[in-house]
Amino acid sequence: MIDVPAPTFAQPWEPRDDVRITDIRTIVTAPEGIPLVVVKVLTSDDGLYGLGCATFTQRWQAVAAYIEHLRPLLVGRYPGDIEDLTRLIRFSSYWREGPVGNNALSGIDMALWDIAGKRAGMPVYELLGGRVRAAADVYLHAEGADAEATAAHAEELREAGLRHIRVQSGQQGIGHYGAPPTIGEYGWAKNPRGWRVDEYLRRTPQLFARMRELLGDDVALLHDVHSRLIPRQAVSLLRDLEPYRPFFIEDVLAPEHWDRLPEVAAASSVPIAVGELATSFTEAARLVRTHAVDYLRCHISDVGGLSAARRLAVLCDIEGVRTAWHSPGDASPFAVAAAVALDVTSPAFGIQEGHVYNEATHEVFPGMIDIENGWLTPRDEPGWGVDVDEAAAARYPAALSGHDAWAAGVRSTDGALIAP
Ligand code: GCO
Ligand code: MG
Repeated sequence: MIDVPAPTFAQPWEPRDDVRITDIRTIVTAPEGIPLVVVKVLTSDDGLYGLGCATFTQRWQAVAAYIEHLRPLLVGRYPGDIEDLTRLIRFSSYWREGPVGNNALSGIDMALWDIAGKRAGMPVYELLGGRVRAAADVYLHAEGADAEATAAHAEELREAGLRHIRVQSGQQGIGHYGAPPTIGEYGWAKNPRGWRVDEYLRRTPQLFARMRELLGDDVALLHDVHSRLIPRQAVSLLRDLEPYRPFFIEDVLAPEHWDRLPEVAAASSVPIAVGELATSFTEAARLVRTHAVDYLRCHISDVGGLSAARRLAVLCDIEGVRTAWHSPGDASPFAVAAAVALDVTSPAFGIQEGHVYNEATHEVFPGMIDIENGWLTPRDEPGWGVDVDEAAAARYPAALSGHDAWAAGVRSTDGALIAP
């Protein structure tokens, strides 16, 4: 009988030194009510650990369970060979990609970059090659039941220093994504609090016209369709918005229809931004390679973490696409730190989504980066420069899960469930 050696995860080379991964912990906390998943990779070096974001808020328990599978793969290994370890994680599952696996991978990947930075005594942005810009220009969201209310909110944001503002406003029934309803319900409908595409297509250009009247030309306007249109409707909306020169229009199509993005993009001069729903690196890369997007806005942890996103940033640079990494309230401060590290190091940077976190989040994550005058600036401490206070995190336990109910909360006037 041939003596077949047992499979081994061991690398056939000697690590540079004797630092080893000793444990991996998953910390789930919901200081804003939104479950955030943080991975902590501990090492044999006294006090040396790394932190990363693995937030898939709607399925956080699945990510935590996935990370348990990875512990035996990683404990005992040298933390410095990040590329080899992340390939080991991917290939060892055979079936790979997807939001659960990629978030688990991302938490570890980002934590390993944090460790690498701490060992080198450098911020992660410097490990990536150093800055090409001082800081990341940020957009925040203005919303209101109608255009006047949205404009009032936008004005507040402008006074706070923002130069880029995403505008959303409501309509009858349930309103539109990110904005409350206005003028009442549809009395005749099977679902009086439903969503109507014709009203949305009519009101959105009116919203932009009013924004330009009230805010002038000196503010960049963005908008999120949130996947509710089919290609022909998307073309019609984009053409109607052309006169108002949007900075970009986001998620014009659902991922099921992404193959049709190139034709939608080609039909108007309005830049389109897609990618937060990409759950694989390959799919995100395809958006760039097929010229389906002008701005790539992946949820970094959903495509596999910093290592994956930095490749995408390079690809964007090559293809003339800009980045706009997804970073709403269901991204932890480590995701923000990773996005900003890419923003300041990548020539392909376009804009950065921002979120103003509450006090409790600041209590849980000492050192987290805040928006100042519309800018996000990376910290100069080694690694991310951001920590987690585990005792504080435990004071905000996660529930199962308000965010799922939100994601399945939109129906049309006949009662059919549609994309959130
Ligand atoms: C955005 C997004 C988010 C998502 C949310 C899903 O552009 O910020 O569309 O708000 O809706 O992250 O959980
Ligand atoms: Mg969005």
